Amino acid sequence: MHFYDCSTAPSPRRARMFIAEKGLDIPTTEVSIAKGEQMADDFRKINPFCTLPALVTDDGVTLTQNIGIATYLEQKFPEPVLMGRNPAETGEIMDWAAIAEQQGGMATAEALRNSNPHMKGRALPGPDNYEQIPELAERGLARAKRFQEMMEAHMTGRDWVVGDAISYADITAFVLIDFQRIIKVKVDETKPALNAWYTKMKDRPSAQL
Ligand SMILES: N[C@@H](CCC(=O)N[C@@H](CS)C(=O)NCC(=O)O)C(=O)O
Repeated sequence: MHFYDCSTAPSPRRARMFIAEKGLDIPTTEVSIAKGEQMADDFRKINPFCTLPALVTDDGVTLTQNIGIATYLEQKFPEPVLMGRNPAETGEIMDWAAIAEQQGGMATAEALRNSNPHMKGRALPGPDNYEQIPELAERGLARAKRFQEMMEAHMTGRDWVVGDAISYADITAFVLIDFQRIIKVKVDETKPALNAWYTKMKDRPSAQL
């Protein structure tokens, strides 16, 4: 296996945290998005979508989505379980990971990519260039704040996003919420349940990588 990472971006951080929570040590290459290395011919040959993360499996297949990478690793290395111990738990974990991506991750991406001058003409990741739409930045910021309120309601009375142990849903929600710092939407004491879970996640060794 070979893992392609970018230490500054949230999507590869999700995969990196998942790999660490599994206790795996996978040979890794750093690809700098800041330097535009994801667009270079060498990397396009590995991932034509020009995005990070990417995992080349032992069978020579390149996986380019967190869901694909996590599902592959969960089946290949079942312990510790991160994607559910029964159908209901797995379903709920996938549900919450999707909610965090759509309501949290996409909101941040909309806010950041449609306002940052360095992302002019790069409003979406991938091989094609798209212009910024300023209204989307405004909407994204509102949605990002709303997502943290939603998570505060969900985390009230819970230790983990789903069930009684850390899962793919916690990793996804944590990384995407932590990245909201970039648009100045921070977790604080005004959301005590979210803050307690966020602090616990932030202290894990897998979050330091
Ligand atoms: N759907 C992908 C998201 C991959 C993605 O969008 N990665 C971003 C970094 S967070 C990227 O590669 N951006 C490259 C660019 O901005 O050109 C996943 O599940 O991991």
